[in-house]
Amino acid sequence: MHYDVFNGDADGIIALLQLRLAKPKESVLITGVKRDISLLKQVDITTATSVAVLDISLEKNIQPLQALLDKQVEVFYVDHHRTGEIPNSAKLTTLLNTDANTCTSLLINDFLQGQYASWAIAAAFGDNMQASATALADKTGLTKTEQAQLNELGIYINYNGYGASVDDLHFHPADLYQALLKYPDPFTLINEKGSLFWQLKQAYLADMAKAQSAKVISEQISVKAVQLADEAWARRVSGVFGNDLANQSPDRAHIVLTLNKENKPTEEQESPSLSYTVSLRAPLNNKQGAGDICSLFPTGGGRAAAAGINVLPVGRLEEFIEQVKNYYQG
Ligand SMILES: [Mn+2]
Repeated sequence: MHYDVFNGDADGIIALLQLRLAKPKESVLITGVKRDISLLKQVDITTATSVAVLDISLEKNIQPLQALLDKQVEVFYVDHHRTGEIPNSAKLTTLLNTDANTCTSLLINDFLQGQYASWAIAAAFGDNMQASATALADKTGLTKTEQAQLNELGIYINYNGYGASVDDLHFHPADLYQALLKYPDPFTLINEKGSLFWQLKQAYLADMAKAQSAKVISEQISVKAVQLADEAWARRVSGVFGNDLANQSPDRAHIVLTLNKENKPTEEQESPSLSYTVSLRAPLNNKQGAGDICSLFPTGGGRAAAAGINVLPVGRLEEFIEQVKNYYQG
């Protein structure tokens, strides 16, 4: 049995989309919310014969990867997050590149020699890689209007991946992937009245309108931190809202905080374990360090340009903001 394991954001969904449009294959789909990157362990090792893994850190999935390779399962691993040590195995084929200006869908686009470049461009926009997306779009001859449309599409699909659990999401990422598979050309989707594109757009605009009321926790030259309410809409919009802030002030790092629901104090018990979900964006003009800073805290990690911490104790927020400030003010 073949398994397709992919991150639930635009980059993960569209990486698989390109791959399966080019090389159709029956598969078991394993995905989740964007933050859920411990996905490889969900593969049933007793039935797996081959696995494609897209857009999740190899470092964070090394144990199940090693177990699959030990069982002689063929693994195709494509990603741009931290790799850690890469296992040496004849069963493992990799396309790994941690350059801050590439993403999994762009790696797949190269692999497929540009067969579904319009989709790859949407994914790159969705991962907030404006420069790379625009460069590829110019190369393929898309008009500025078409580029703006793919930018929107990427943002909306990316936005759908954010949430504490799949219950927060408008569409389960596996369902969204399957629906998008009917559109080899993303412009067919964009030009179709009432399509997923328009449904996601409407939902996105409603959530973003609410996010404008975010509480500013800290505002300095090198960093700005804002807190969103603890509601499903806020958990959905946190990442794309962070990208939006980054695009407005490209020299500054941005932190978006949401209070974790499960640790909310109750009337009987004032919880000592109150914590935040943290989304950190490096300054667009200095795309480095975010993953390293978040990795200093338990449950933190990510890429140089964009990273996060799943559980940051409220008492360590000041320390975290200091770390971010010190890193970027130099
Ligand atoms: Mn990605």
